Amino acid sequence: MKKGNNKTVWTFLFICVVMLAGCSTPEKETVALKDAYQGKFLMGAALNVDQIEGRDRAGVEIVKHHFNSITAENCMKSMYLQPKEGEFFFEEADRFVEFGEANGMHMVGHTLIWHSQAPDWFFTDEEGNDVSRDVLIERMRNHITTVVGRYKGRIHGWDVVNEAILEDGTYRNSKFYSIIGEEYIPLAFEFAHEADPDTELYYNDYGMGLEGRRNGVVSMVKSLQEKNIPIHGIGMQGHMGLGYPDINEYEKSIQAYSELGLTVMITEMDIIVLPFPSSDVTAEVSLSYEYQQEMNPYTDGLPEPVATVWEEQYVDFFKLFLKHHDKISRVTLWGVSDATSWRNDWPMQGRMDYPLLFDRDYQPKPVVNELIKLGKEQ
Ligand code: 9MR
Repeated sequence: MKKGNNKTVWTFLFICVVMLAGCSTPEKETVALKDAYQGKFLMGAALNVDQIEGRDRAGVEIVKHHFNSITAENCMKSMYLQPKEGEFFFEEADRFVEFGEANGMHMVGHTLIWHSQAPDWFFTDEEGNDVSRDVLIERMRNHITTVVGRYKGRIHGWDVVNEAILEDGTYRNSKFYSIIGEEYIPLAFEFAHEADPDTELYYNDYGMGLEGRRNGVVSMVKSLQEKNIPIHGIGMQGHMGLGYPDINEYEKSIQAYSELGLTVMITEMDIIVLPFPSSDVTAEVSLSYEYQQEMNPYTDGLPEPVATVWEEQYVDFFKLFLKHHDKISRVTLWGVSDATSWRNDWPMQGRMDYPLLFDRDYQPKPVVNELIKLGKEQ
């Protein structure tokens, strides 16, 4: 064969290889989620301690590339920050804030007053009896003042009170409620405002699309507003499963919370594919069921039809968020990769679920490109 022909053959082969490579590799996302939603809302992720400490390098890279807001998944909860009265542990929380600052991110402190993951000492005296109302108020004041004060001017918003209203709209009978009464909520907001008058203050809860809880939250917020207590936003946790929550009810809640004059945030989004072990679908963290093999059906991967339904639900909810982007300031995913999602262990330990946008190998699922396209189109 002549030299010239050789060159033509090689060029032809090269073009074929390039074309084949183009066909066989799935389209890889080039744009970041945060850029696709620029001007609409912030894109957030909850960071676990391995990410905060830099051990989960793949997770950290995803966060830096795709997200512009971060929430501390666990390290700012009272049992970690103040395990013993007066003994504060700020190491991980400090790293979280340093990470956010180093990467120019919006930061959310989660959470100041929550019945769960609060240390026992908070509510009891030396004999183990409930403390008085005054003592508990003082402990709340001290905790909030110390924590919010430490990060004054650095944390953009705090989940001040978490999960205080039940599905029927009544107050959860937590220790805060039983010892102090409803007033613990306005007090918490006041203490936080005093400690950092410029930070935003949020109420955050799950099942926020349910009518009863919606009405309860609306009337609780109105009572704060009537007393001129500062509150800036409502966090609608987005712990979802296939087919729930009802998207129309969820939309009604976005509208109702926004009508209070507050910003709405989707704060803890993930969509599970695994069956819920009881008909009572909730996000109550104290729930725990014994492991059953039949409740863990996707250990060899997610069947295509299930993945498709799952993806459609993410897309549908993001369409809803875009429709209401004038009301929504942030959408936060509750984690980065399926490998480390809390959903693998709740409400049943040791299962394999698929709730997040990045798979167990930290690769973007096809939905990431779908969401990027959607954000860019609008
Ligand atoms: O994701 C968190 C998980 O790692 C913890 O074990 C769990 C303990 O209560 O809390 C999870 O986060 C919760 C969040 O702080 C508040 N809303 C419900 C979330 C899921 O339980």
